[in-house]
Amino acid sequence: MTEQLEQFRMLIEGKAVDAISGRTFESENPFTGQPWALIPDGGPEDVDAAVQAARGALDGEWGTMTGFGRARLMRLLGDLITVNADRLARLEVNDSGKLYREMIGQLNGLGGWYQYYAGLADKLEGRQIPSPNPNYLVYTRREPVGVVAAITPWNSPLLLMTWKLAPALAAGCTVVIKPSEHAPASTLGFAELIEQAGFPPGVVNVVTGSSRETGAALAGHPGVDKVAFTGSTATGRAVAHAAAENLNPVTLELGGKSPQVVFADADLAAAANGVVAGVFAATGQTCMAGSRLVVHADVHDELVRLVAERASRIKLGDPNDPETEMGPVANGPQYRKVLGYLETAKAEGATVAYGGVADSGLGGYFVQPTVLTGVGPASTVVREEVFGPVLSAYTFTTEDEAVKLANDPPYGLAGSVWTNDVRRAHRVAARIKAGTVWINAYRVVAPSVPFGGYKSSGLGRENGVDAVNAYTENKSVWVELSGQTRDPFTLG
Ligand code: TXE
Repeated sequence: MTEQLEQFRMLIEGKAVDAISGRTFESENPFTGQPWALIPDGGPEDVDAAVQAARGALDGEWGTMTGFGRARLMRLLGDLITVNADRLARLEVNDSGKLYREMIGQLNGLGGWYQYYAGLADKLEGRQIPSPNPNYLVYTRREPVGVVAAITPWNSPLLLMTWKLAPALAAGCTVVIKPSEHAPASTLGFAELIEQAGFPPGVVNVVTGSSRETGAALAGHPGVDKVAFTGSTATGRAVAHAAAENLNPVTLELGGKSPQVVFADADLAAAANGVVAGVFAATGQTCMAGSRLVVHADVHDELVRLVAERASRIKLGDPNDPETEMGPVANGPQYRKVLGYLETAKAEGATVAYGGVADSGLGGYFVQPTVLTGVGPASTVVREEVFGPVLSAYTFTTEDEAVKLANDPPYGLAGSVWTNDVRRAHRVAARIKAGTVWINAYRVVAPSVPFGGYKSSGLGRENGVDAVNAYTENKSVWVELSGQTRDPFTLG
């Protein structure tokens, strides 16, 4: 069996390497339920080697390269991603069961992130600051924070990695990436492009491992200067604790329970489409999934009918088939978790408007797109992130109540407002406690637009101009201009 599996290697100091232990683990294709790839099973010793390589690269050619030089390499990398989009998309489909038609779109756009941040790499300007003492010239320098640990989850591994890697490279940092044990192959495939683009050895390193200890070893490594993480809120907390031991800054992009707030005056057909896109696209496995439908009581029945009707027509199947609209859940543990939430919802009195069960006829880890009603703010399925194709619908009658319900769970990653009243749209968008609010739209992201969470959904923002600053230190330089000796016992 092992001979038939596609074999991958890690990237450490510019070399394709096996784990120091020689161990490997298998990655499973969630559509076939069969192992398809053999992945190096790296551990803390491999993390050590990668962090050392990243430190060495900072002290070498990369450390003295200008932003113009970094931008040139990043543009090459962006172009290489586009040329290799098909292969990378297939690796993601095999590993996570995501639709080829979604992943090829994502991969075709991914180079855009490197182009965008390449455009910032040569514009990291400091400031000249007026000093109260005329004897001093003061200026600031934006310097790379150093070695960055980038820890990523199994849904959209390359996109979420890129949200860290592109600004980190623009800032002049070096990076050690640790992809999820559930979907490691695409990141290892991507690593092959790093060398082709011509990055000096050690600037980008990738370590894989089957154990969560590998990520933990990286998050808490004393040789790391910053940790960027996307994943669950519980693991995000552990990562923040580990980083705090080293007094390292963190960027955390965590879970969500995002509301789609639909007013009675909304275009219901458009809202239904947005709700379907928000929670059933990517089988609901996105941090920004619009998993709560908070809908005005007057249009609840009609909107639920429209969404359930569309859900009933969603074509489940082979993620490689261009006709397929929803693939399997990405891995066994997640499949069991989603089914567990469905059981809990039913036990707590939810009504199933559509779906509510596994779709075992297809093999693999399929769950039917599910619309639940009869739930409320206290329901488990309303408060906790399911990370699957499960929508929970419940009602409001006033704008204040809509806002209160929207903001009730501990998360605050994203949300939407559906209304044709322009004043209400902006009023409610301002009151939703979330890092992103879409008005009459859902699930749109871009390199130039900040993304991140309020409350338990995270810390800091990815994407946008400011994200690059999160990978820099801001240094102040004072230059004495008079040449005179000052009184050593006064300040300034
Ligand atoms: O995620 P984790 P898992 C949710 C989803 C899912 C649950 C668990 O509900 O059921 O999280 O999935 C690495 N220190 N989301 O276990 O634990 C791990 O190896 C440092 C939502 O896959 O968050 C992987 O590379 N790293 C989420 C990464 O952290 C550690 C997306 C993410 O793993 C670590 C994915 C540790 N102590 C899952 N332990 C979203 N909202 O975007 C593990 N890791």
